Amino acid sequence: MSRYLITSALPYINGVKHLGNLAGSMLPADVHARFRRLQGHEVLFICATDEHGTPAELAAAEANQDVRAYCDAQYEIQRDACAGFTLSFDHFGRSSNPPNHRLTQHFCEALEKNGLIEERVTKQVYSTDDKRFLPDRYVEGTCPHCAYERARGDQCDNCQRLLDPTDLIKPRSIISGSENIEVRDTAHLFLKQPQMQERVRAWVDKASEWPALARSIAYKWLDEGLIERSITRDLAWGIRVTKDGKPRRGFENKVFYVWFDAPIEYIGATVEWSEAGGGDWERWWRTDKGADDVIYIEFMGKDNVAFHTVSFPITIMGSGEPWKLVDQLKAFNWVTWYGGKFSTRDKRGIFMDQALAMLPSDYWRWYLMANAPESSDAAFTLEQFQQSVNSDLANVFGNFVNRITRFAAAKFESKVPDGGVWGPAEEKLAAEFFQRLAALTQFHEQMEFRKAAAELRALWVAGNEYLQVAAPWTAFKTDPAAAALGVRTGLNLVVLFAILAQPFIPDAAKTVLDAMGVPETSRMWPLASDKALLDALPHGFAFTPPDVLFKKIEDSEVAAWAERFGGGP
Ligand code: B3M
Ligand code: ZN
Repeated sequence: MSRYLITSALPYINGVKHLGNLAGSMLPADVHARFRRLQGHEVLFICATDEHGTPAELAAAEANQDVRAYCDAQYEIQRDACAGFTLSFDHFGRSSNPPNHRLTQHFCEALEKNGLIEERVTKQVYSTDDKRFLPDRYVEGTCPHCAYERARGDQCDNCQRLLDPTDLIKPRSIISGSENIEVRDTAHLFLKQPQMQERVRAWVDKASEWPALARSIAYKWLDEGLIERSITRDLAWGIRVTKDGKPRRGFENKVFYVWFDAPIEYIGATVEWSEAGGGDWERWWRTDKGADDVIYIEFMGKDNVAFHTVSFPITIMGSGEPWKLVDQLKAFNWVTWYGGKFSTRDKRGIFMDQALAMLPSDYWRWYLMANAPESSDAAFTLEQFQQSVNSDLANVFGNFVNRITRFAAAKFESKVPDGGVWGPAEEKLAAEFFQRLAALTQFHEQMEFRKAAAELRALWVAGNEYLQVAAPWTAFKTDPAAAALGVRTGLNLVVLFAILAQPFIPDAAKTVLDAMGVPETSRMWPLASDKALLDALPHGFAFTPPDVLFKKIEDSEVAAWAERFGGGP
């Protein structure tokens, strides 16, 4: 038994996430959390909405709402969409909640005591027409690196380089469009990251369990050299800047930068969980309070890696306090919509709430994980989605379950039949089953989601092949004992397949296990590799055949969705 702390990157509050966002952090984190729970480990799975920064303010302005009211409403919408996808968070918090305010202010003060914070007068972009500073995304202009004309103040969407608003050529305000922009002096706090450079590098060097993508991104940042980073912004919405627990003078109109406070919300959300009666949060986060033996895994898209491997660890290490650092990190490439970008504005792609209105969440979960963007970007296409659902779920898994349970219901009074002796067909099945089970377990442990899904599918296929050979439907007349053995083995496979499918398709798995009368306590990940596993159901045990598990997706549906969501290349 180990203890796993699992966090998913926090979705921005500005609107429901699309399927690509889901597939790049929250969904795989959920699959892994479920897998580790099934193995009997103690798991704490934490997520939250990321509510600060310019994305929240801008989206609220667009919706004509006060930021807090906007965030309150969007939080509920996102929480419900996550519940619809059966994301099994132990807590889904909010970065705007009080624990994150306290912790963020605390970290900054601790960093300052350790000489890692410097207050400095800086030049910021100011709009004379809007009468305010324009941090980050409040300003757009031409990228100084690639000449892209719609680069945002914090980053260029074309060349991906991080920018400072003052870098932009021909800047203009996002609020008014005004180009009457000047550069004014204003004080900000800077985190002296270069002082931590060697400590972070030494820590990354030791992080042998990180996958290649995460390591290479961390080294890229370290090799380029860390810079002193401003961690405050001229904004109204966010976490106030303090000194010695009191409002910091000269910072009355400023808040912390969203990327400073957002990762701290992993801890904040755990405190929220604790305050809601969840348990002792320090056991998960303080190495002086037992978190030493926690295995901490973070899930995120590749654009978030630098913040998790360099910036957040600097906050944590720089505090000089015994906080838990990440142990393993799983980063994803992008899911694209037919090779392009998901976009609400251009009606391209499917968003979480829309998906749930179309089909049960398992359909999406399966496709997104079987095609997880692990080694490269992965295109979502409606045609492949249809193909994967119809073939893997409806034909290979669904038909297997329905066929054998119906036959057993009709011919063996809905009971697990007794009789028959194992022959070559069962031996062959067992050999393949245990080899694939070991591989499946290993892929889950290594967080190789595509490979795990392929292995699970291969197990289902092996079950179908076995039934093909055992053919209890023909044996029934000539050799009832052989038919009984085939049916019994088939029913045991139904249960095992459902148990092993739980991380990916929890609802369908539950339908099967409930119908088969498998108690909750018998739904754990199988450890044993002895043949008794394939004959575990008590002989004579009564069950109910489950209803059809998956309905096939029709061509006409694909055509209608393509029309609605913009299919095709
Ligand atoms: N909200 C960015 C994103 O959703 C950001 C992640 C924060 S994780 C602490 O891509
Ligand atoms: Zn650029």
